[in-house]
Amino acid sequence: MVNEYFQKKANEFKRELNHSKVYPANVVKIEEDSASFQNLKVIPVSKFSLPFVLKAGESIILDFGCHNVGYLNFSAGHDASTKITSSVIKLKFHFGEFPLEITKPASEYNGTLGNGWIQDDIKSFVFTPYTGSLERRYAFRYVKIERVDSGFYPVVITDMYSDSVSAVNIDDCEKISIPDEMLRKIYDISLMTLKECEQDVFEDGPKRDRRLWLGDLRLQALTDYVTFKNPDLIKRCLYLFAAYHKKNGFAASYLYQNSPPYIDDENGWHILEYSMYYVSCLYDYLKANADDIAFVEELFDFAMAQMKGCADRFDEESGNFVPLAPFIEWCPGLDGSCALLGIYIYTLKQLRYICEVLGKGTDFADNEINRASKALKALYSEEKGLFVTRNGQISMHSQIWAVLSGILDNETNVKLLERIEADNMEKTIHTPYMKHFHIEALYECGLKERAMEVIKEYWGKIVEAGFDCCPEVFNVDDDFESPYKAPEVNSACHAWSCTPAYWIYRYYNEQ
Ligand code: RAM
Repeated sequence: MVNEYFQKKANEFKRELNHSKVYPANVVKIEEDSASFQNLKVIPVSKFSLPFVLKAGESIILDFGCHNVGYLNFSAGHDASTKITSSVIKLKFHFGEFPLEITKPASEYNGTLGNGWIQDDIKSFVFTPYTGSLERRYAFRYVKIERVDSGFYPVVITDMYSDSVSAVNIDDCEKISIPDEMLRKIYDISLMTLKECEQDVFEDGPKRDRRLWLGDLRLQALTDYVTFKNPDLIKRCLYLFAAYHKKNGFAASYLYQNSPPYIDDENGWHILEYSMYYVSCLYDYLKANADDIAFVEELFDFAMAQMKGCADRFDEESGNFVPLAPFIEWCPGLDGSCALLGIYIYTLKQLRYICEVLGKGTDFADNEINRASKALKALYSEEKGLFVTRNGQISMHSQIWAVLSGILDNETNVKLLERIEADNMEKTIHTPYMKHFHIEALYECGLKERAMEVIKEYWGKIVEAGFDCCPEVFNVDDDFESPYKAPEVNSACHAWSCTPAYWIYRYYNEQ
């Protein structure tokens, strides 16, 4: 379904991207090393310099020094006067955000996502000198270049750089003082992550899926309000979701900004809580831009439709939203029913706030808060002192979202948060995305110091693993964890993992 008014508004907020020319920093080699992340270590061989020569069969690995989202440009010539490259030159490029992407041959990929996500490319040219670029935009720090033709004479690469793009500049972000060294590093990689994902829309990951996902957008926007302050992009994205929604009135969970009809209405994966998060997006916008009520008013009906759609499907008896199942996060075998109830109440309370500010009635929100609170309370086991799903599962997710629903007193909340750290729960957190909600729960209960410690314990390990952005999934006990059964296709720069910048900002600015 297309709403032309919102489509037009979304286009009004489209902006040109910033471009910067980034040259490789070093020539490197990658070696096995059991002490390194994924058992791979990057070793500098020499400083990068131009020109460099590639003979048939030769290859080189370049390290750009930090993560880039951009288009590779290069120029090539032939060697000296006589050795004109007499047959077609073919260069194969293999881009990687992290070393495993470079070392794992594309032919061995066996993941659950299409192999087109593997970042390889080939360029052939007939005559030299040649100047050109690769059409596809890549997300990378490393690139391996192999000369795959069998021509007799060397080819000389005379120029090579990335035309890197983003909607924002790191330097435009307000500098904040972060005395703790590890928090400083975590803040920097979080900021870098957000920068790389701010493109024509907020992408979930510039390598993959390169899509606007509602759940990711919510966390990106939250972080953007205290860092880059790019409300135009947030508005563009919120208009886009209202412009291209599902026939049943729900916001799509993701959209493709350049592929009409923009959403997969029939076959697309609908994550119910992502529709609820549309309300969170408006709520956060209002909190950050109290003087722009008009924008929130414009999108209020669409936000309301999300919650009404949920209410229609909410069965008080079973506590489920028939027939929709939640996502919650990438945790195998997770029963997300309890967490989803928590999210429903959390977003209903945000809706209630918006209604109050806009002078709208709160009956709908109040009524639903009551219904959902009853259903959630029914999952609390007095005997265990924990939330247990109907199928008997105890997860960190259920406890965290029960805390965030705000239906309990602070003392019980604190106990639940202590238990998730003390007990060995059946289901634990697998992504920085879910970690965000753990931190939020700690923060809400006044446990700010513990929140910072958790950030250091988790994202600190990400820093130590050598990431220069925050990855989509990170399991401190398993370097090879992948929701797609192929760690090389994991995204190493993923928007939903960037929220430490938000928490660290708050920590140092709200004392
Ligand atoms: C993955 C992506 C995306 C996320 C969805 C649910 O495909 O990581 O960011 O929102 O899952």
